[in-house]
Amino acid sequence: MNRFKFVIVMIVALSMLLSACQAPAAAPVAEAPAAEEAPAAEEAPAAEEAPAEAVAKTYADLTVCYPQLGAESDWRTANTASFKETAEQLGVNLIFSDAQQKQENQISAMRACIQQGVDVIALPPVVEDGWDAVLTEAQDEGIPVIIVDRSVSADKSLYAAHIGSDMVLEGQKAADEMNKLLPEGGKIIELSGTTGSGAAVGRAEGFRMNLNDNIEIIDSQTGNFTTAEGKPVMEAFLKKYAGEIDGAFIHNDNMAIGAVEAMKAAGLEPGDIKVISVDGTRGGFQLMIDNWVQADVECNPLLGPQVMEMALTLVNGGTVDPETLTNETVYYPENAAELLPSRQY
Ligand code: GZL
Repeated sequence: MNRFKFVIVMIVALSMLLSACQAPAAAPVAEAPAAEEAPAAEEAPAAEEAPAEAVAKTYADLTVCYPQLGAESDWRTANTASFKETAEQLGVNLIFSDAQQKQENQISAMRACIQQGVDVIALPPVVEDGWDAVLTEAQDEGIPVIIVDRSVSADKSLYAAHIGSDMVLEGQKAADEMNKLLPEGGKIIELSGTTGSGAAVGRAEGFRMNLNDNIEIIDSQTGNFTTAEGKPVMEAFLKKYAGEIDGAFIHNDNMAIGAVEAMKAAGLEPGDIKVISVDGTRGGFQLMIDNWVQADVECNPLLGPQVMEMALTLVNGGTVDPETLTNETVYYPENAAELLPSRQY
C-alpha cells in the first residue's frame, strides 16, 4: 500500500476510534429552569412593624362593667352574687355598682365605665326604654354591651346580645296555672313588677294572652318587685274588693311575701285566694309549703357564668348568639319542702 493510502486509512481509523470513546449522549432531560436569580440585594425597605401576634385575652385580662339595677328582691341578690362569685372565681375585674332601681344611676355608671375603657358592659336594665344614647356612646368607643335579664326597646344593632328569661312565656305559664285553679272562672287582682320593666311588661302580656275568658282581672297595680311596696298594695285591694277576690297573679316572690302579710292581717286563711307567683326563690318555696302560694313560675337569676363567657368571646373578636333565653319550669307545693334545701337562691 503506497504512503498516501496508509495515511488516509490511519486518519479514518483514528477518527473511528475517537468517536467510539465519546460518552453516550445522555437522554435529553427537561432543563430545570434556571433558579430565579435572587434579586440583587437592594437597600431592604425598612421592615414594617410586624403586627404583634394578637394574643387572646384571658379572664384575668378582662374588665367587665356590671351597673346592677338595685337590691330590691331575693332574685336580685342572687343575681348580684352570681356575678361577683363568678368574677372572683375566674379572676375577672368586675366594676360593680348598685343603681337603687334608678335608670339615671345606671346610665351614669355606664358612662363612667365607658370613660374608664372597660372591655365589656353587661347591663341589667331597670326599664325597657331610654337606653339608645348611652348604648350608642358605648358602641362609638368599641365597647360591646350584653343586655342581661330584662330586655330593652333599643334597636338590636346597638348591643351585642341579650341573655335572660322569656318574660312573656313566664306570664303565659302563670295564666295556665290560674286557669287550672279557677276552672269555673272568677275575679283576680294583679300585683305587677316595676312599671316599664321588661319583666313586668312581658309577664302582664303573656298572662293576658293565656288567661281564660271566664277569669276577670278586676285590678292591677305595681308593687315595684319589693315586699315593702307589695304589702300596702294588697292591703288596699283587700279593702276595696272585700271578699270578691278569688285569685292573685303576683309578679315576684318578694311582693307575694308582702301580699301574704296583708292577707294574714285581714284574717284570710291559706288557699282563700289562689296565688300564682314568679321567681322560685326560697321565700316563694316557703309560701308554697305554707299553702299561701299555689304555683311559683321559675325565673333564673344565676347568669354570671354565661355572661362572663360571652364577654371573653366578644373581647377576643368572636361572635355570640344574639338572644339566649333560659329554660325555666314551674314549681308546686307538692314537692316544695323536698326541694327547698337544694335551692341556690
Ligand atoms: C326578672 C327580674 C325580676 C324578678 C324580680 O328577670 O328582673 O326583677 O322577677 C326582680 O324578683 O326584682
